[in-house]
Amino acid sequence: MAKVLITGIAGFIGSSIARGVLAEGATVVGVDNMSSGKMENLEGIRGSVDFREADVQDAAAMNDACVGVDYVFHEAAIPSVPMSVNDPVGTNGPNVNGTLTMLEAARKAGVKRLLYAASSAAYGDSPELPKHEGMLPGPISPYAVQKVAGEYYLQSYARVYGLETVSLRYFNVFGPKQDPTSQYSGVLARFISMMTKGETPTIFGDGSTSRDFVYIDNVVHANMLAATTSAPVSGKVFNVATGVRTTLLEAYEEIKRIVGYEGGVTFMPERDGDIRHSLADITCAQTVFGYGVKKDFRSGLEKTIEWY
Ligand code: UD2
Repeated sequence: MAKVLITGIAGFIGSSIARGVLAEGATVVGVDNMSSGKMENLEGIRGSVDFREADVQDAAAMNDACVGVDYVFHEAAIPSVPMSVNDPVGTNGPNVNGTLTMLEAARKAGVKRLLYAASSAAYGDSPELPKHEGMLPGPISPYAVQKVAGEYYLQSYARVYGLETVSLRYFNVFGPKQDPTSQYSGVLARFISMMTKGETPTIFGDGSTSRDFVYIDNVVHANMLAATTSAPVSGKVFNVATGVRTTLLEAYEEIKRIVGYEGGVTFMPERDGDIRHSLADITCAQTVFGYGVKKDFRSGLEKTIEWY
């Protein structure tokens, strides 16, 4: 896989991509400003990574990090809808300027391809299911706007400067190392960490809310395929998900069964801004670069629970 740069390498997704590409023999440079990243996520691979504590908005540091790099996996962001609502200006810097700074550094360094962690937030609350890439974006939160802005910058760099760029719209990613500690952490990380400790989880809504939960290995796989495919992917957007949705109540029941939790669950009103249902059409990624679901929801859940 040659030489890769991973931004946000100390995060849940960035560190997982690092493990994936190292296993393929890549040389890895990693940057993280440690705003939410954790060094413990790099346990076991720290010695194999040229790690730099730097912010993606730091052009000089990013230019330096891109030297000799073939592929950039740009995962660094403040990946939170509520944080963007509380601080739209503060999150715009890392999420939009950070992406633009990376694109510029990649272009100047002659990087072969830049892969970008886009978000299903781009689809907003459109009731149309499954969500497919041909739908017009309908971002609602500042976070969604920032992530869509990044996609458009990638398209622009592909068209105007000829830098190969690919946006991967992640749906609800879960797996080992996902931080369960914040009230805004992913619902599965919350449920697992609470139920393994015998604490009562909360379902916002009546439990029928559904998500396309995608296990981290599938996301790593999609990134590696999209980086190396010879298919015409540049400037394009692809859903990364499973094409299957699970309700919160189903997820709760499944976790309960696996961990042997004997308590109950608290129901609370839906959270402001919650989307009811999310489900991806993954045909594009399947047909264009051969993506497939390697681990389904249930086996991903078992792996995640083992880690807790
Ligand atoms: C996901 C992403 C977010 C953004 C968004 C796009 C995660 C962690 N967040 O937000 O970054 O891309 O999709 O639309 O992947 N819930 C409970 N109990 C809890 C926690 C959550 O019932 O303890 C509910 C929550 O109200 C929501 C659902 O579970 O209805 C999923 O919540 P989430 O925070 O895991 O993810 P989501 O889809 O809001």
